[in-house]
Amino acid sequence: MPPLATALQDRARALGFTLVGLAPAQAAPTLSAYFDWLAADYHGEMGYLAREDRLARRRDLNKILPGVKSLILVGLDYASLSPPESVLRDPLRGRIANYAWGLDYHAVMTPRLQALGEWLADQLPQPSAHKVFVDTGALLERAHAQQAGLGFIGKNTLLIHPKRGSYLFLGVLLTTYEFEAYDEPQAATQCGACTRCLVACPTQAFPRPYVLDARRCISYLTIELKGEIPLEVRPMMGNWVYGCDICQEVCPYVRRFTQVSPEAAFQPLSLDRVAPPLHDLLTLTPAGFEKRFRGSAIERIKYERLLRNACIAAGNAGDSALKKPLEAIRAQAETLPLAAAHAEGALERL
Ligand code: B12
Ligand code: SF4
Ligand code: SF4
Repeated sequence: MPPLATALQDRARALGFTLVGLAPAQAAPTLSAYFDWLAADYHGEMGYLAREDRLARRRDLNKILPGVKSLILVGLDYASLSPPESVLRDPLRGRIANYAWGLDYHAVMTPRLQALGEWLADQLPQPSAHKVFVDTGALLERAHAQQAGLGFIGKNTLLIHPKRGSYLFLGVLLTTYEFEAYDEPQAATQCGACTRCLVACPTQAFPRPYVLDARRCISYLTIELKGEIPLEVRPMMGNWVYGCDICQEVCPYVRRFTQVSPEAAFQPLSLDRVAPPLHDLLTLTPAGFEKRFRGSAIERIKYERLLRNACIAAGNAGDSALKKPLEAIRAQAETLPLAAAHAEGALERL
């Protein structure tokens, strides 16, 4: 690697990123798979993924940053020390996906990526332009990360580092600077004959390997879907109230190689950020929600959607101790119509 690329990688590590790689700014090689995915409607209500202006950006990265020559992909581990299985599997607790146990990763990573971009611009003899995205760009982050050598794409569609697993966030820095050399892409996939994630998914969200029907994914249902969660999937959602980790938990690369993130911001403040008692969630007030989840990704789904999710988990718990708080939510049909409808569904199941 030429000295600037090496210095950039050192700088990225100094900023706390665990992985960094360089790729030429070309459209993702799996772009046609993305269009097939949209054509099958697998994106559900995430209409922004199919917007024409966004598709144009995925086809031609110059539409995001005119004159773009390089992509710098970064990864940051987020796995935290996990509480005992008995706690996670307790049906009277709601489960939160590991990525949301600490502070919101967008807020943690974006300023650092911006700092990396500014550092790079300062090193260059010519003026350059750059843009940074963490999650929010019209880019196939995983495909570009694979091109930049950060990992391979698993059958669960996640970007997996062969020696770290997949509990890592991705970010991308686009720059008009052209490097003399780029990282080698990883092999497209290294799953071999394994199918553990496909089999373990409780909602059967994978119509085939490497393809996720988001409409069935618990992560989509609990986080992205704004309205009612279809009745038929509710019993399959177990006690997940925000996101889902099952197709990662079962992955041999995750089981063998996951390391606890050195990032203090991603460690949970308390057990309540990992697996809060359902009773607590069902009796939360809007002010209590703000207080408990301020600064976390969970804040983004707002109070009523978390209540909705907790009602489903309560219906699945099958414990009459949750009847009273569910009845109280059902009684608020005027102010919390979505949550009240899900409380009704849960009470019918109880
Ligand atoms: C929309 C979205 C979702 C949707 C849809 C997920 C999906 N699989 O598409 C929902 C809400 C369900 C979701 C869930 C999660 N998400 Co999300 N999500 C995104 C987002 C914004 C866009 C992803 C996208 O474009 N999907 C469309 C599909 C078609 O594209 P793709 O994922 O790149 O899939 C490619 C492969 O399937 C490949 N392919 C197709 N056929 C074949 C065949 C072979 C042989 C091969 C090798 C490849 C291949 O081509 C596709 C196109 O590139 C990205 C951020 C971003 N801008 O990229 C984060 C992102 C993917 N999410 C992330 C995370 C952490 C999650 C969750 C783990 C959160 C959780 N715990 O609940 C789950 C994981 C669920 C899962 N199994 O994917 C991380 C993933 C990090 C990683 N290590 O991969 C990202 C990158 C955000 C970030 N910046 O860190 N997410
Ligand atoms: S995150 Fe959960 S529901 Fe979504 S595909 Fe993975 S196992 Fe299935
Ligand atoms: S569980 Fe197996 S098939 Fe699924 S992503 Fe991991 S290695 Fe690949």
